[in-house]
Amino acid sequence: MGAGASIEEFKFPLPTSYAGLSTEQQEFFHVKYSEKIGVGKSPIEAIAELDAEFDTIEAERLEKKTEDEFKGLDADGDGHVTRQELSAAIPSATVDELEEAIGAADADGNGTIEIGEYKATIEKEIEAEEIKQEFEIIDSNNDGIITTAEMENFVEATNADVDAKEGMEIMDANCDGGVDIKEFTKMMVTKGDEE
Ligand SMILES: [Ca+2]
Ligand SMILES: [Ca+2]
Ligand SMILES: [Ca+2]
Repeated sequence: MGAGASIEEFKFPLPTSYAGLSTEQQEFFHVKYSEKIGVGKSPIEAIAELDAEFDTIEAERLEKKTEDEFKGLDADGDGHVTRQELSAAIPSATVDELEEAIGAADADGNGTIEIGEYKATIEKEIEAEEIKQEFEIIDSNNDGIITTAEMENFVEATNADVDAKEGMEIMDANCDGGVDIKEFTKMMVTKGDEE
């Protein structure tokens, strides 16, 4: 319990997003926080600065995790994940599933997955998961279609700075009056590219 004791000493309200950090990382933030307070920052300033630092650390943590996963897949360590290596890592996957997974990730078309392709795939998966979560929040009756009424409820509940009807018209590519996950994803990804 040695490490735990020092955390107690520097106890401050960690944002809930810190929960995924290791004990060492949490301790690092507690120490940083006490340093900031020590040089006269207010708790709010200290937390704001820590939040920005946390985003950087979180991004690095994800990158390291992704690199470790890639190394785990690339059994012979030559920098390319082949179908055989992927198959060994996921024995339950069928030949079709393996082909599909490689095909989806293999941006340069050389038949294997390289680290950049793997990272891009993971980023896409994370983005897709975030979009799906947002979709499910708006689709309040969970039937897989966002209606104008659901969109209006969402805009009202969140005070979002959008016109619900206008938003629906933009998203509803096939003009059937509802927005499915495909249309919603397309809108979110396009929006992201413009930023
Ligand atoms: Ca390999
Ligand atoms: Ca490739
Ligand atoms: Ca619905």
